[in-house]
Amino acid sequence: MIHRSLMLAAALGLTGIIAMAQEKVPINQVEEKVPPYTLPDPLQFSDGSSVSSPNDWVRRRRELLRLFEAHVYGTIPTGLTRRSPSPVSIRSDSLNGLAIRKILQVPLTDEPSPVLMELMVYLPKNATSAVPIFLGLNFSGNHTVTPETDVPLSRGWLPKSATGATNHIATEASRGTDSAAWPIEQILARGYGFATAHYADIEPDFDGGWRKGVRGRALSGHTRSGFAPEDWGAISAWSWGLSRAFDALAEDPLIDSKRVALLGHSRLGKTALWAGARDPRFALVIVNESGEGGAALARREFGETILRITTSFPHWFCGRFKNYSRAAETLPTDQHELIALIAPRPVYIASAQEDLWADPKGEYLAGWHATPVYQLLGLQGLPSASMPTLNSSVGDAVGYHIRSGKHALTAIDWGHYLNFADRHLNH
Ligand code: GTR
Repeated sequence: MIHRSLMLAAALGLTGIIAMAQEKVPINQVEEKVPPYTLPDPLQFSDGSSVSSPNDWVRRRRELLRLFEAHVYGTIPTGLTRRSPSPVSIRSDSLNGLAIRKILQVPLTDEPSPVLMELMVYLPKNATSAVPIFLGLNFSGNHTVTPETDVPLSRGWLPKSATGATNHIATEASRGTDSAAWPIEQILARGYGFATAHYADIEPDFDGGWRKGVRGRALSGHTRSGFAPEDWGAISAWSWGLSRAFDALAEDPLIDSKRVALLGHSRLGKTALWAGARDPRFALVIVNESGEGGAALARREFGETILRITTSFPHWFCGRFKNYSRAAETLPTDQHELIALIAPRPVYIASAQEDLWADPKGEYLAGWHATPVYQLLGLQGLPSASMPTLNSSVGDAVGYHIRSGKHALTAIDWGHYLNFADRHLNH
């Protein structure tokens, strides 16, 4: 038996084995087949007592944060470095004179050659006071986000599937390939700055990538051989990097650090949500099609599941999260409580109609079930338990839309985000 499985393993190789394991993970995409489920109540302490005042919420918030650390994303070590960024380049005539563009290096570890995150910042040139800013991690490098050809190619690891990548390294052919997702000129024209960094600068996105990223190297002089069940996963590492990006932005007098809006798409939407939950300095959080482990309810069996996500991406979460692969109902949290951790700050959740994998209804319902927490704090969240019509934006401190089309971050989504930010950042 052992012999046979060894032979099979040799024949399939690692990728084959993962693909086989994934095939066995059942996925439901039929609404009528969603089994009933019961969500934990964000307004009830673990001991069963109720959360009935804004003061109670402060304590409950701490309790929930701790539960998300211990069971889902892992605990970020304390005492990590916070070194100041150094400028790589500053241009005051960027985008045909529309913008000031700064590229900064942010050291993430305390070593002679530290892990470096390259932060690219665009600021509207005509601003007369400190500007609010959108911050979002990108998937394939800063040079893929901008049309400008003098931005250095990212040195970060890239997945094989990335446009213009050879051996996981960016090439000239990848310049501007992701610019449709980041309408920088439109953002600047509305009076906002825009800042971005390549997520793989913080940690390359594969199982074992931690060795080259902050999780492996942050604790200087310490050689990591593995992780305890509560240790931080990659999503925690990326979210910690977002907080370091915030530190860097806060040092710039041209930026209003009280109005930093955090935005993320897909796995980086999961990351933005966790970063926004942990770090209250982010004034507003936007999650675009973040799905399982992001805005979508884990207990709702539709689209990607805990079993599937921890099989495909074992490095994203803390080790303990796998224990819930076949027992989501025993998880002490669910994702509506992660959204509630943003309160009273505004949060916007978005889905796409064809993105069934991310469970649009589960994303909407998470916002709806976070609404009682906003109400306790005197705010309005989403207006009803039913999803809105396509392409219309609803809600107040919790905003939502479902766009027609596929899984992507588009100019239509940005239109809603800019309006939401205008409303809530008094811009
Ligand atoms: C998928 C994954 C999703 C989502 C997406 C992405 O493969 O199953 O959870 O995060 O990747 O980040 O593009």
